[in-house]
Amino acid sequence: MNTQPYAEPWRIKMVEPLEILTREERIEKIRETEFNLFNLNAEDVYIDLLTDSGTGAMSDRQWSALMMGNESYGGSPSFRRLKETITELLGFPHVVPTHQGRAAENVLFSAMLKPGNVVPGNAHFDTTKGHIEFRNAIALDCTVDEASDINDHGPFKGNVDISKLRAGINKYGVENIPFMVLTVTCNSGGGQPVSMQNISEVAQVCREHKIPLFFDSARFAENAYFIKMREDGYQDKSIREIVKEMYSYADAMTMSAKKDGIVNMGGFIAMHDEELYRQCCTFNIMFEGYISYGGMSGRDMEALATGLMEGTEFEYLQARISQVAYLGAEICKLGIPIIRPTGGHAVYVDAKAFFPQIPQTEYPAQVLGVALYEEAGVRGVEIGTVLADRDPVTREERLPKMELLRLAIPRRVYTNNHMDVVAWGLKQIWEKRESYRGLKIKYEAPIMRHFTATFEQI
Ligand code: P71
Repeated sequence: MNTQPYAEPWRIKMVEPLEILTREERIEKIRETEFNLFNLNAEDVYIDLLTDSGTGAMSDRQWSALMMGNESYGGSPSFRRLKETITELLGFPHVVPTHQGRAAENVLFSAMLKPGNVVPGNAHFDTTKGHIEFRNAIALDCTVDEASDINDHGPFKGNVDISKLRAGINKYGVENIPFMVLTVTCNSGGGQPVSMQNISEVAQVCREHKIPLFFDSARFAENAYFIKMREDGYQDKSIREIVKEMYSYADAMTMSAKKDGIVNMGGFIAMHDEELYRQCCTFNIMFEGYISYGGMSGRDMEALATGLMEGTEFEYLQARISQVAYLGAEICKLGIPIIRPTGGHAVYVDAKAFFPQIPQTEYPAQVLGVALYEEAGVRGVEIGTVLADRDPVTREERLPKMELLRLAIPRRVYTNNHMDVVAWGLKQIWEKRESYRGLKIKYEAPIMRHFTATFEQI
């Protein structure tokens, strides 16, 4: 009973003051945006859990690294330092820098995807799916069924169901499958990890059929942390050893560096194959910038090289993922249903169970997001029917199995006191949950509608 309490392995050197509006002011602000959470002015948000992407706090070492940025158009040593870091951590000899993750997808898919192709994966993230469907190809979800079972509390709910993968390959034919994308951790499924065992089985199937295996790597270090904590045989391995082993199974990767790279902007593609590298360079020059910066400035690449090393330290990951677990536990104590176990970067509240009176076609998770902003100034994001969008062929709304409000926690930004406010806000709504009604869409864009959709209350 005499163990030392846990505290973060850092202290705060600079603070950013926050303004707190009144409940009445917030009710007015969210009506002005027509219930679109993305369009709120950020100053009007107290605790911003819209995304953990690009919202982290850089360290003193990263800020110092910025000063070392070399802004030369060609041959910047900042690019070489980034490339060497990526090669050392992940084992790929070729690196194509891009301005963020979806840009990496755009470049890589431009080189690899044709209309009619099929890309198997574990709940592809929405930009990935968007880039696949935009090219008239199909994103085939092969995630394990447990992923969408809110009552399943398994350790690796990001895993691929190998029989679904094999069935998909048989159905569509290897010749139509130019690659497979494995997302680590699986964001759309609740920030849930993929086990090393599953990674190796997926790689085995891909090798059998000569299908290249790509990792969507936004939260690869968080995935490695879960492998260390939950998978037999990995307890004594370092995060970097686990990362190396994970990537020994991959042919290429895309990375949104705004997550586990702990930078505000950046991304890259990395690969083994030189021919693929050459093809990507062509598209990179067209879409992103020259092959030694691709939309990042020299200083961005310096900060990213440092951030990748910090992001793969055990102590950092422990602080980060423990905070997500803390928020999850506080919400659970209130009896509010969430996806369990909590994932690496976010808590996902089950809005279907929260508001059983609101049908999915009236966007219960969006209703919950609006309510949490009104009650506590906390901004989350809908991961439900609005995000699921319409079927590209039939134009019917796709009703996903789960209707979630995601509360994504920026890295090294908020304290657990902030997390208490988030839980308190949810409690206020929970206590009057029968009084809420649905929303209907007023405006939606033809693709990726969730960013710009506006709503009316029913
Ligand atoms: C997240 C994001 C960023 C985002 C995207 C859409 C709406 C709101 C916020 C981005 C990812 C991701 C994975 C697994 C690729 C991207 C695209 N996630 N793969 O979760 O999670 O990266 O944003 O740098 O272009 O909030 P990008």
